[in-house]
This record gives sequence, structure tokens and C-alpha cells, in this order.
Amino acid sequence: MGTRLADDTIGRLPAKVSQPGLDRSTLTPGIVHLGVGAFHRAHQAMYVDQCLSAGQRDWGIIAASLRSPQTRDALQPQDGLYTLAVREGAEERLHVVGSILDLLVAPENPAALIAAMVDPAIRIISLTVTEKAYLRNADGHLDLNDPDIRNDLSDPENPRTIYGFIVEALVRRRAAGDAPFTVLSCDNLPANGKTLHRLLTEFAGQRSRELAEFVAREVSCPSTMVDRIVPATMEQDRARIADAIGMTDAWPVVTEPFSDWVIEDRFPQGRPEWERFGVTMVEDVAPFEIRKLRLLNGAHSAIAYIGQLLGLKTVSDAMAATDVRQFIDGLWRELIPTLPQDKGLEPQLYTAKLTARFSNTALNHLTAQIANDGSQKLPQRIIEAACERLSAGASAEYLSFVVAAWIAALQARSTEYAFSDPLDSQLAKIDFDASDHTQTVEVIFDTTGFAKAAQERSKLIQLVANQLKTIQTIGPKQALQKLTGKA
Ligand code: CS2
Repeated sequence: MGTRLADDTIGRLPAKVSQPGLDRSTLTPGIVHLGVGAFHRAHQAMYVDQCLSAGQRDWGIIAASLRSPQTRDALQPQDGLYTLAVREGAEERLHVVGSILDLLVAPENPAALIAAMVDPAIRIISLTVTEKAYLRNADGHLDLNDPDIRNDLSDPENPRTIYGFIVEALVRRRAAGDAPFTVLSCDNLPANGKTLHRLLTEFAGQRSRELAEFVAREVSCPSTMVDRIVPATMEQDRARIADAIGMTDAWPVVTEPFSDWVIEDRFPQGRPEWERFGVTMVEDVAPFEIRKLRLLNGAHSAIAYIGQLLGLKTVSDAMAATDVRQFIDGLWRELIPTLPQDKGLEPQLYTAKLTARFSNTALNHLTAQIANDGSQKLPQRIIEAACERLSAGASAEYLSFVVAAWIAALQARSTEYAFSDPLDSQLAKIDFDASDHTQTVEVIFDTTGFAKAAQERSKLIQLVANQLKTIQTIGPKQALQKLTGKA
């Protein structure tokens, strides 16, 4: 084994690799982060790294995984250090991030994670756990039938879910006379803070009414819009980065130059001075969030499912295909009028930038990666906008095509699933080959809860069924051309 990135080797990094300008032994934790995936490490951990380097030394991160030990195993021997590779075209800028001070693996030792969260020095619990970890049922409420939620209610000292950990830590802080931490969801959910606050309150209400009232009243959950494209790290990235830094890094992270973070400024226990490093602190994040969820994430999902159907491996491959590119322009034409007006959102400028970001060939962002968890993503990215348009008497051809492409891509998956969905076991029971497309789509809407309470539900089902029929009859490429040819 050659040299490995760590505190005692960091001094040997070549000058072209930037690194935290600080003595890490003087840092103390102020944040516990749940979900230590690549996204957290390319985004929030980078902003905190800048704050620490600027002397805000008490905001270090204790990063916990709620599932696998992989990240801890890779980063603990490196003292939490890792390389962030910012790539565009032939250019790659390397920076070693030093804001993660410790790593925990919740299933191995839930008590250690609770203890970390109870420490009064911790003032923020942040989360990137993906949509599915919010464990909502088809009605959008907390899924009380979920076995992990049931576990957390019957055995609060050994939780498994975000709710179990957060609420147990809040109970203990309260008993010790310590103020609650702020809970900051950094996931792509609509009104993520508000939604998390409601679900936390529902969970607490299962323990006692009084606890629910306490959570509702005392726990601040600011909403936030997070934006940075972070593909999964590949073997070739590890090899290239090791070469460039002259030592091994078991888990570097690759990302794009663009990064954006808009946060509602409600942190009763304080926060890092993020605004010094390009973060926008606002009163209401909703307009920024809806623009991003629909224009960026909605287009991403479209590219993912169409890409899967057409055998296009990466987002930039898809953007280079004229039909797909035209489709995305058409999708944006449907989505833009659904955004709040007069908020300075500049959707034309925004989509022009997205076109450039999606076309970044250095990212190798796999369509299969984005295709995961469609049942959790499509409501806020596509379905809600489709219903709004239908209710206003407008067309929703592109939007309904995305849902049909998802269904067709689910059907086209081989047994070794290229992508997965938390509802896979229920989706597997559906007969995708049934001749009655409307019925198939209806069952899928029932299973996922899509458009459950919307008046436009049956209209949308009909549109999706028509698109699905076209895709199945003439093939995805022709179906796409038929649609974009009309525009
Ligand atoms: C993507 C997002 O995988 C996905 O669902 O749409 O992870 C996307 O890359 C980020 O939200 C960009 O900020």
C-alpha cells in the first residue's frame, strides 16, 4: 500500500490540490449530518469546510450513515478527509475537504448516534437521505405500517429511521434542559422543511400528544433548496484522482462547477455564516425550490427514463441526441408557465444554464442513477405540474410522456434491474403487458398515490395511457419524434 490521504499525509499533497487552510485539531462539531452520501460531501460539507477555514471553528460535522458502513470504512482511516473533483470539459480542479470530523454507522451503534445528537454543542441536524427515507404513504402521511417506524415506536432506544433518531434525541435534550437543535432537510422534497416538520410531529404524536405539541412548537425545520449535480464515483475517477494527488483516496467525490444553496433563515441555535460563501439566506424558499424541482429535476427524470428506453447511458449522451434535446425544450415550455410569476426566477436564463450543465461530458452522470426511485420523485417533479396545467385547461403532453416513459422503462428493465424503486415488490405484481393501457396506468397511480387527491387524476391517467400505448406500439424513438415533430 502506498501513501493514503489522512491528516498526517495531507502536507505532501501537490500544490495544485487546494486544502483546508486550518489546523483540524482545533475544530469542534456543531452539526450531525444524517446520510453521508456523495451529494452531502460535494455540497453542504464543502460550504461548511469554507466556514471552518474562515475561522468558524465550532461547526465541524459528525457524519452518520443510516444504512451501510461503506463511507465510514473508506473515510475513517483518512480522518474524514476526501478529495472533491470539480470537472468540466477537460478541466479538473481538486480540493481536499476537511469538515467531516467523525463518522458513525447508525445500525452498528444507534446509541452512539443518539449520544452525538444529544450533545448540546450540536445545534443543527442536517439530512440528505433521499426521498424514500421520509417513509410517506400514498396519502403523504407518515407510513405507520412501515416496519422500521414500528420498530422506532416500540423500541425508541434503538431507532432505525430519521424520525426515531431525531425524536429520541429531542426527548433526551429536553429532559436535560437543553434547547432543541434545528433540523435541516437537504433532500429534493417539496417544502422539505415544512414537510419534515409535519412528519416529525406525526411521529412524535405516536409517542404522546404532549410531545407532538412540543415538536410542533419548538423545533425549527427551515426549508432549503440544494443544487449540485453529483454523479456516483467510478473506479476510473479513483484511479485518475490518486494519480493527480499522488496518494490513495478510497472515496473521492466528483461534481460540476455549479453549486447553489438557498436556505430559510430560521436557526434558533445559530448557524455557520454560510452567506459569506455564496449561500442565499431567504425568508421563503418556495419559488426557488419549485423552479429547481420542476425544471432541473423534472428534466433529469425525463432524460433518465427516455435515456433508459433509448439506450443512452449518460445525461450528456442524451443531451447530444437531437430528439431528446427537443423533448426537454418542449417539457420546459410546459413547465415554465406553472412556476410562480414575478419572482425574478428568470426561467429562460435558468434553462439555458441547465442545458449547459446537463451537457457537461466530464461528469458521466448515468441515466440509470437518476432513474432510481421514480415513484418518490415524479409527484413533485412532474405530476403536480401536469395536474395544474390540466386544471387550467392547458395541454400536458410532454409531462404525461415522462410518466409513460417511466412505466415503459420499468417494464423494459431486465431481471438484473438497471434501476430500482422502493415500491418494486408492489410494481412487480402489475401486468404491464395488459392490452388495456388505461387500466395498467390506473393501477400504477393507485399503487404510487400519484395525483391521489387531484380532480384531474382520470384525465392525466388517460393521457399517460395514450402515450404508453404509442411508446409500446411504435417504439420509444418514434413516439418521441411524433411528439417533438408536433412542437
Ligand atoms: C437527480 C438529482 O438523481 C436525481 O434524482 O435529479 O440528484 C440532481 O442531480 C440534484 O438534485 C441536482 O441538484
